[in-house]
Amino acid sequence: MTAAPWDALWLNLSAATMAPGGAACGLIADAAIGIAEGRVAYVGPRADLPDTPAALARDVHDGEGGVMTPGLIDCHTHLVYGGNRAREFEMRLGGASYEAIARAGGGILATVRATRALDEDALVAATLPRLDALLREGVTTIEIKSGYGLSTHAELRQLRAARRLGALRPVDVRTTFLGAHAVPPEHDADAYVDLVVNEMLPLVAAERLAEAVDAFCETIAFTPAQTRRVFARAQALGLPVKLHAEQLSNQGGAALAAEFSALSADHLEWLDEAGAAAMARAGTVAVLLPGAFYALRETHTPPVPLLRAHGVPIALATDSNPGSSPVTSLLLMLNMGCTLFRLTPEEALAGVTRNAARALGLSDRGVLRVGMRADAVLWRIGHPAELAYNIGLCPRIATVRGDEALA
Ligand code: DI6
Ligand code: FE
Repeated sequence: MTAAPWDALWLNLSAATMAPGGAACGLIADAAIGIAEGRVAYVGPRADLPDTPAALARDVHDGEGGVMTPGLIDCHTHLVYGGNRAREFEMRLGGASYEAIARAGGGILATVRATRALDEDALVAATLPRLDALLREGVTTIEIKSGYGLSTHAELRQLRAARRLGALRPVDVRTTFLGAHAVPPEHDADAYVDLVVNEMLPLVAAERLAEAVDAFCETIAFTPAQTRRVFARAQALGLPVKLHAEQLSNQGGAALAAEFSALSADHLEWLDEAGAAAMARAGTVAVLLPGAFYALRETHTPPVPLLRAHGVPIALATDSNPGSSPVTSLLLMLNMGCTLFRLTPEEALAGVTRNAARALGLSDRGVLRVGMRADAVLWRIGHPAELAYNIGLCPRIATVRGDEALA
């Protein structure tokens, strides 16, 4: 008897492949999904399988009548940090604004103090509960930014802690260097950008500690001119860029990001039409962060109709951070993306699969298709829209990961 060609075969389920262009959510009823060497080897109707299950696969799994989606991708987080900002939450409830707290030395700088106080082991330990919460909801790829160190040593330590998380848990961690997140107290803004550009970025590139470079372009952070310097150096070092743009005001950040062919521009509450058109031309993904919008009690929504009209791909992420978005539920972001930003459930799900992969520059995941990484989640639901509809329910049955076999 010859060995079965596939490692695993899933039956008795529907597949929400998220492949664009066909049925909504790429849905295949009564599907079969075959996996070999960490890749999808078959996805299609069970009736079209070329042989009997036993002849095709070593292990045959029962999908319990559920729905299988691609593994979820959280494409924008600040997961690694020390401390928390519950006190600022109370202050904001009492009427203080996020900007006023930041200008008074709280905000991001409060978390910088708490993060600098932790060594790498302590940073990893502080982050694991947050990571585990995301994994329980089917996250298989996560982006993690630095930006709470703001010194060469502390920024690199944050990135190393993020890398270690990927070795400790079954998740692919993609790191982003966000040295230009805030101006630390020991420098003025231009001198700090000098440090980011001349010292931090070359080290991050040399030690391969990040897959991308981000910045915060805002009145309380960095100007477009300063952001441009960071981007120019990142590009010269071969690192793709992304940007916190148009979160609290319109700085023209999205157009600047597009000029550098950014992978994504994120937040975008104050995005205008010129910015949306520039993003469309550059293929820059719009990453919307409803957790930050909600937690800051913003009222100016990102212009979703404009993004649709220009054909800008939309992703959704937690923005998990201790200040503006203390969120560790990507499923909740699906609901908020629909309820607060008027996305459809299908758009929301594409935002944490296909388009989130694109926001990270990853073409090997985010869709269940032959040849893609076999990162998938089986859910106890009847239709994919239930993932966005439910609030606080986690119907995950199982997470399947290609990584073990790929490693
Ligand atoms: N925008 C955000 O929402 C986070 N960073 C950023 O540039 C907030 C970070 C924080 O408040 O700690
Ligand atoms: Fe952020």
